[in-house]
Amino acid sequence: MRWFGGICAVVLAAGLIGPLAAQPKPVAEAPTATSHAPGLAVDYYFEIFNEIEELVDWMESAGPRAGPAIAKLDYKVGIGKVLTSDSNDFVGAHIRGLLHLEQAGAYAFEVTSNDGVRIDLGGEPLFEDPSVHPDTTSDPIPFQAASAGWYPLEILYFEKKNTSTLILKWRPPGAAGFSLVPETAFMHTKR
Ligand SMILES: [Ca+2]
Repeated sequence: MRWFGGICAVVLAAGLIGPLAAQPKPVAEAPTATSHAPGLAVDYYFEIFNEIEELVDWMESAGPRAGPAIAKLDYKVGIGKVLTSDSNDFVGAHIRGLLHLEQAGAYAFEVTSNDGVRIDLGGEPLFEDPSVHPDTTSDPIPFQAASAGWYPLEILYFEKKNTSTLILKWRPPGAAGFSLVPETAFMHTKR
């Protein structure tokens, strides 16, 4: 069984980093004005977190508090309210919605965070920087869109204390540089 377990681990590792990795997918039906609203939905959890996994564990038992929708991810607030919450510190956020990729091709993303963040796009892991840290900007994160469409976007984020930042930029296929992902690219299911 030891041998079998080892083989499984190798296959799993190859699947995460190699061509066997699952393909991120857009939703089958485009959002409409009756079913969806602009921006991203967010649920807040008010607790002290040091790691994204602590937020994940907390979410299993604690009730969420729905917050006002997030229009775009352009938060560099210093010592101020975290995202659309009413708190400066000790905030966890579960952010969900759809991200519109207008064309197939090679995108890249750039995330600036303070504190921890984990992002899934199209149902697959995109990026994480899961611990407490000062403002940190990621290296370019490649994302190959097999088709145009609205891709499920899920973000776990927390701010422990003092300053907070969460910024999402992209470089669409053919673009020269990174720019803020605009409000028009986000929708979420009405709640
Ligand atoms: Ca902080």
